[in-house]
Amino acid sequence: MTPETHILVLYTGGTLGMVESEQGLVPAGDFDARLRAALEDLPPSRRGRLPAFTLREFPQLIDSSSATPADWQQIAGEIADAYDSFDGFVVLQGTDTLAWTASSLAFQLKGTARPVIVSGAQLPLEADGSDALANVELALTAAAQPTLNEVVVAFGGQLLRGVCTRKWYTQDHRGFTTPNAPLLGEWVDDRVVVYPGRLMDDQGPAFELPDYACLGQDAVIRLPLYPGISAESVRVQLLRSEVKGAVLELWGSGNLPADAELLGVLADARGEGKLLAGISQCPHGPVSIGHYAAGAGLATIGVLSGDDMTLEAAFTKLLHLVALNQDEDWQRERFLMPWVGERASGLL
Ligand code: ASN
Repeated sequence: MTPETHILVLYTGGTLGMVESEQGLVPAGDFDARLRAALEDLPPSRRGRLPAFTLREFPQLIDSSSATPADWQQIAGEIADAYDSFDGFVVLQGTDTLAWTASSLAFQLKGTARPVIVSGAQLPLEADGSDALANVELALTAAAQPTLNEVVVAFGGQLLRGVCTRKWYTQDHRGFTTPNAPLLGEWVDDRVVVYPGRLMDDQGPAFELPDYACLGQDAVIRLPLYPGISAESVRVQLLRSEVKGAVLELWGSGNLPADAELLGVLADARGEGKLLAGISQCPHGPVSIGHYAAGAGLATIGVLSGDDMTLEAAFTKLLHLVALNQDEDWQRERFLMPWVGERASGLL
């Protein structure tokens, strides 16, 4: 960090800025003043190590349970527009869909040469025992680290590769984990420690910012298997014309029930050019489609392996590829290519 380091903070809502109402916690504004007042409570030595920042509050503050791909696009667009004027970026949002935002930003801002740090909190800034101030301190400190050239989640004292994160706890202050990827850094003795060997190398050309709004709702859907699932229920969801892709949440190493009708529905979807990607319902480890006879049909009809990608990464990558509006071969090739560390295999 240099004395000139200047961070842009985008505040979009979420528990960290919420206040009590008669209906429960609701998003609240005036966050710049509230945050600067809270930062006064930090010991002067720690406050003095924080970079300068400008905070922009989104006009519509939301509980992140209402976030849509259009919101992810808006955040990426704001960062792209302000990219040359700041040294790093912090996105403050609710935790419920924070891993989805971080994953989407990783694809949209691929190739960023500046840190993009996503954070939030389990408790509001002004609540007793809140984690909000510590998370913001961590996020601001991380955003000023010039070696963190990627999208990172800063939460509960940990720096996590954004595209590998999942929300893991509803209340615990650790909040997030990366089931298949190591920590990028952590808060130790009042300082950020970054593990340089784990950071992304050059991610290639920067910033593909397609229009997610033009896709409409349900362009990509999730299809989790459950015991007794019927081909008909999959058909109803998958063969709708607005659906362009789906994440199949398979059993174990990439298996599905021995049901020819179910496989037939998936084959029909493939015949219509829909992108299908398979991931495991197990949080740890990759799928290896075709390892068991129970999953061999998936390979035959061209279901793409999501390896050990999280649901959030597989979903947001499919959505991103669909929005880029290229031909199917290109989309399939790009899905299988690691872009931003989303295929974490071998990193642990
Ligand atoms: N419902 C909140 C949100 O996602 C949860 C939180 O931020 N802890 O906005």
